Amino acid sequence: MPVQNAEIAAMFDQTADLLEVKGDNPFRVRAYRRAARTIEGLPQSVHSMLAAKADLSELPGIGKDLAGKIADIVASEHFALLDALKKKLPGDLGAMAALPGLGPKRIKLIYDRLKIRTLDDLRQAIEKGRLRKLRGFGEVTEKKIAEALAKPIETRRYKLSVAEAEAEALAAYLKDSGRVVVAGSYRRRRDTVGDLDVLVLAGHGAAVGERLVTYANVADVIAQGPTRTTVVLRSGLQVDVRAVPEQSYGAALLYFTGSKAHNIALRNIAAKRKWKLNEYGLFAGRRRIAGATEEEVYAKLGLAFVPPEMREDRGEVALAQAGALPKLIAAGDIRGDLHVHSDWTDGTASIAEMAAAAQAGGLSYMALTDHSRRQTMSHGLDAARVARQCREIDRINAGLSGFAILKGIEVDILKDGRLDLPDSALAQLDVVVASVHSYFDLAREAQTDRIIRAMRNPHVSVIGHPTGRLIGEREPYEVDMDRLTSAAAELGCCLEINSQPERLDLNDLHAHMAQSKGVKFAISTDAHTVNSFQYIRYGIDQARRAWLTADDVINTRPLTEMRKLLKRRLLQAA
Ligand code: DGT
Ligand code: CA
Ligand code: CA
Ligand code: ZN
Repeated sequence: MPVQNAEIAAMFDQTADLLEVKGDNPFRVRAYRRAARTIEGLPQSVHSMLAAKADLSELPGIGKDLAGKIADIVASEHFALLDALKKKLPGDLGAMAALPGLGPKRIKLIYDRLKIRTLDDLRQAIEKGRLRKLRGFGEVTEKKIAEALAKPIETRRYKLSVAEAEAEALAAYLKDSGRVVVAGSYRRRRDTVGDLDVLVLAGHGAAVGERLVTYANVADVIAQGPTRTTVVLRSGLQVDVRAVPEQSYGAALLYFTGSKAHNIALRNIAAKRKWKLNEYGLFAGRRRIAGATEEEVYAKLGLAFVPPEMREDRGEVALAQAGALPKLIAAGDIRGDLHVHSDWTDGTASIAEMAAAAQAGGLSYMALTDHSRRQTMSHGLDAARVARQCREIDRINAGLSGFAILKGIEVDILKDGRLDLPDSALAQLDVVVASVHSYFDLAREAQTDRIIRAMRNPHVSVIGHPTGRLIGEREPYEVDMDRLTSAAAELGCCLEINSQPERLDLNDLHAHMAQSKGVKFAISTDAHTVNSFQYIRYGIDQARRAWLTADDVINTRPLTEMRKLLKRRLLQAA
């Protein structure tokens, strides 16, 4: 099995972390992170691209130098620079970087000042109270790290996007054995996935197992049997594959899609009618009365078909009984993207290139929302550059047909809730996304006040990635979501569902809470490359898990209508 894209991306991320700890040039650090994102987002394997003689240096964020390094990695399965860095910076720096509150910058600090290199060193320093004395740490951070260190290692969960790459490759490999569906949390589109539950419609389970264990991406075979085979992939992701006969296929799909709580609710409904529901079918005594399709089982139980994303026992069963399930938003409903970056700040493509990619992806508008000046590393815009960018957008728009670029900004919310640009600059723009990019560790009340103050500025249309989480890397900051969503409803400020696979922020539960109060949403990609418009589907997934309809999401509207919605807020505030 050749090196996978995810493995190359992980090598580059690790390299970036270690370079940062070492105090290397920040632009070099960022180049590796950016390249990692590009490689992660590629629709095909780097290995196959190289085999087809593709020029990797044409990819966003990948120049000649990195293209050469990637080719070396594919050839040798090693990254020489990373190996050298690991030798130079020995210890558990990687494991430390995974702890909440400890990014590369802080690791560098404790490495330089306290000579902490391993998790044990770290534990000892905390016991002696040495960590809290360092600049920027304090007791709160120290306590948070201590708690994380004390926690047993949880079983690992995988980002949905990572699980998806594995699931699609595996499904393609198994498809000759029979119809393949990946069920479980993956089919429910949870933001993270614990393992893959694969069903194959096949008479001969043993044959499916034989094929699975010869999959080149299998690292370990846990169990192999006539109907079920379990393996671990090279990424560590576990896969259960079950062979299912035709007459039970729907019942098995229902059972293994879950959630467990949803299954139990269905079983109780069956029991009230003196029936039995299990993974083989719906039975009246010994007679199977349904089981070939999910639709058939739901119908027999007197329920409307429940979309997999809703199967969490959060009230969907009662709605299905009443025939009152919402019509969930779907990918085809999206008409525009309200959070897009260009190479004016930290994006990798020009405004015109981003617009062309958005239009090619089927959109009819996008708001260009580059960073504001406080983001110096990303060349954030000051008022003068905002004005220049507006003129540039007018120029590009004049040459477009069937597509419009809206003028926008992703403005930083400052520590006290003021914004990083004056109102005079924001007033020229169509869309203002306001985001927290600093002071993640404010106390809950202060953080909430800060964001609500930003929402009170009538120029602000959307709060970007409202909790700041990075799945598996950074916990959300502390914020009172009940108060925040109530304020958003009262002020008519939209909340973002950011579709970046590591963000998915708001999450499903918070988005559902906001929707129940009447808050409107922008589902956005936060695209930094021409390839990232495809991420919208992950945002849609989470919106569906939150029960959102097209009506709840402003970027499902045609441009003129969407503009009217944004204007209304300004008028209300005036
Ligand atoms: P995950 O893998 O942790 O992301 O979450 P799931 O939902 O994929 O859970 P998993 O892999 O343990 O099981 C897959 C499905 O199988 C689950 O959603 C429902 C079903 N299932 C598993 N165990 C039970 C059980 O004890 N009772 C019932 N009713 N269903 C179960
Ligand atoms: Ca699972
Ligand atoms: Ca499982
Ligand atoms: Zn952004």
